[in-house]
Amino acid sequence: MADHTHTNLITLTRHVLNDQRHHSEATGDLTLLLTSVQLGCKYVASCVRKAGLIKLMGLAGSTNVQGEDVKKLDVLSNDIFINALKTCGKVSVMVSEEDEHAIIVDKGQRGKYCVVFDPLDGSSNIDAGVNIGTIFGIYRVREGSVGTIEDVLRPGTEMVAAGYCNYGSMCNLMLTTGNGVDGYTLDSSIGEFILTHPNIRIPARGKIYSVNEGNSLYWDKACTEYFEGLKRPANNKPYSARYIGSMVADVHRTLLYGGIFAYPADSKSKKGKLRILYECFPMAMLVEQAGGKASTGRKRMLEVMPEHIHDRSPIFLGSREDVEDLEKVYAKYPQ
Ligand code: P6P
Repeated sequence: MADHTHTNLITLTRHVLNDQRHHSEATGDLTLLLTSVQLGCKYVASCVRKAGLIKLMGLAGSTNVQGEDVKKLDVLSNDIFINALKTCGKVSVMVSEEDEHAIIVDKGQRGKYCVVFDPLDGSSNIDAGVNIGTIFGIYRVREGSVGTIEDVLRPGTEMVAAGYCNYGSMCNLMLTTGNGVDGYTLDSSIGEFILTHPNIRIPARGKIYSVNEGNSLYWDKACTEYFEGLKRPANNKPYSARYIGSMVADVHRTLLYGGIFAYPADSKSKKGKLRILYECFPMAMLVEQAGGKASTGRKRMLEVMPEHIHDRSPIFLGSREDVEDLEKVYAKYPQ
């Protein structure tokens, strides 16, 4: 039988619709919401490719040669996602890394979901052509709620979906709706995310650690002891170091190759740097759904309860055995 896979394309929409068939209560609302997320990612992907050519480089607030405040890619991306999510009629509350306050959608356009997102994570890397990404997490509005900030100040265990889009040599979108993780690659010639990495499973243990060692002066004893143990192990087989400085790229490699990614709290960043709602929770959900672990060092990342929408947390995520080793070291140093 000839292989017709190239004419039997499994798009993200088709795959999610197919998955929803296993849920009798599914209405297709999540599929429609994810269509808006895909639109945002496709638009950002196209802008990233030509950012250098159409003066989209740099960050918001800088000015061009004429002294004009030109809208930069991080602000442009935010506007695209907010408008796409607002108009799809499936969202009631949004939280963006770019907006100080939560966005409550107008009454006539509300739906049963809340979306927390970082539209362009790692945007300081744009000018160097280093990978950047979009990260998103989705809650269902609580029973009886009309959509308020309390609908997003909840543990990550209550997220119903999460994903990221990695704008790199390929444009990859990784997604979980609670039944494992699937990866898609953008075919820009037809404008579709095609299923290329079905049912991703992270290796139980890896050989790579990913952390900014420039902060090691500020690390606590547990963090120092753990990473020293990877660099000078008793078996004389040290881990490799890989750190891109763009969370989406570092987590993407960790998800596919295994190992551990970390942004610890330290004496300089007492609560860590990465944001709970739209960086830590979505990545933690994806890694757990792929068979890995995500921890603050002392507790399961997804069980953290955010108090404010931009709260930060330390995070260690990746291969289950690597994160378990990390937690054993932290257990030796009571808080
Ligand atoms: P540092 C990018 O600015 C970011 O928010 C994440 O994407 C990345 O993991 C982290 O910060 C890098 O921070 O302090 O190592 O440059």
